[in-house]
Amino acid sequence: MYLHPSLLLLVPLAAASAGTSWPPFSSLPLTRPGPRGNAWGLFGPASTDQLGMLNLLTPSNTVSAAREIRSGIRVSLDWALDLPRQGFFGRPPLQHTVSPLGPNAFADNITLNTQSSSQWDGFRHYGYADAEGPTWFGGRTREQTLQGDTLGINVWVENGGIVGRGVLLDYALWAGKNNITVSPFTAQTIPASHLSSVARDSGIKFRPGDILFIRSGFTAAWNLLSPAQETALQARAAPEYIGVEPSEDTLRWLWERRFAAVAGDAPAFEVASKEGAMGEAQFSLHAWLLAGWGMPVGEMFDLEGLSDECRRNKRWTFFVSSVPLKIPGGVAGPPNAVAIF
Ligand code: UVW
Repeated sequence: MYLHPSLLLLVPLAAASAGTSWPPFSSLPLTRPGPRGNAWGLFGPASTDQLGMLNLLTPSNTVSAAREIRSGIRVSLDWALDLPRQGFFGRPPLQHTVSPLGPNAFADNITLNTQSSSQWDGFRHYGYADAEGPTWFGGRTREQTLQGDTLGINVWVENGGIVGRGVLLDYALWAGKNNITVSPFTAQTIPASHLSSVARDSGIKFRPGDILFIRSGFTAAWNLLSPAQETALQARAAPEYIGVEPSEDTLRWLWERRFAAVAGDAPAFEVASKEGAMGEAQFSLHAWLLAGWGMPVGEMFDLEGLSDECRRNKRWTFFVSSVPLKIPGGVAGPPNAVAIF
């Protein structure tokens, strides 16, 4: 495994690959000059690495994650592909027709905006928006990013998908127990201090390479709306939705826990506020995680069944398998995710 020179100064190679050490948050950005917070070059030459934090999903990580499988209960983590009825942020919903194929068979036709329902945002989705020009993961320009299938979601699938140990932080459940009102259709932020408290109160000990899920209760609340209520919420001039706080504290918290990927049930993972759908520019989680660290960001996952199963088992860890559509050069895609207990 290649290690960024900053890591070699800090730890022996074997220790770093086993996850016992990690460059401190204060050492970011790793590539200088380069945009704030980047970790380019951490897992290999920045010009060739297309996996970012997914490099943490090693074969031994898979073996140890498989030990989470005890009862064999499986839970889907995808919202139906035709939900929400209208995509957030003006995205068109799924179009699906069924064509006859002769007298005794049918075929599907779909037109899908890959970010209209549950989705992983891939590394093509988002670059740093800097004055010198946008840069994507590894320092790629717009033109380099669009060359062939560079940074496409197919690359994740070709490398085995997003498979490892999942951890659920059930923020909605914790907030209820702590008299914190959750308002999913407002710009309510979930700060890192609360994430720590949820983890502590659930007895969760994170491991490098964990796949983090945060349940705010968004999809559960959305599922209760009438079509007219949905339309009214989406028609707001700057739709606001709950999400993780885009801040230095949050970024430090995520970095220090070395997640392979993070996902939530809210439309933007991070808070969608009037100031912009993706938070404060300096600490935009989309920019830091996708363009800076190569960390997949999941949105609108359906975590309701997962929450039920975790509660039943009093266990917040599980095996997770997510293999998105193998779209060459794909920007994003439905997770096709299942948790196994
Ligand atoms: C937003 O954050 C606006 O959503 P997405 O990541 O799907 O673009």
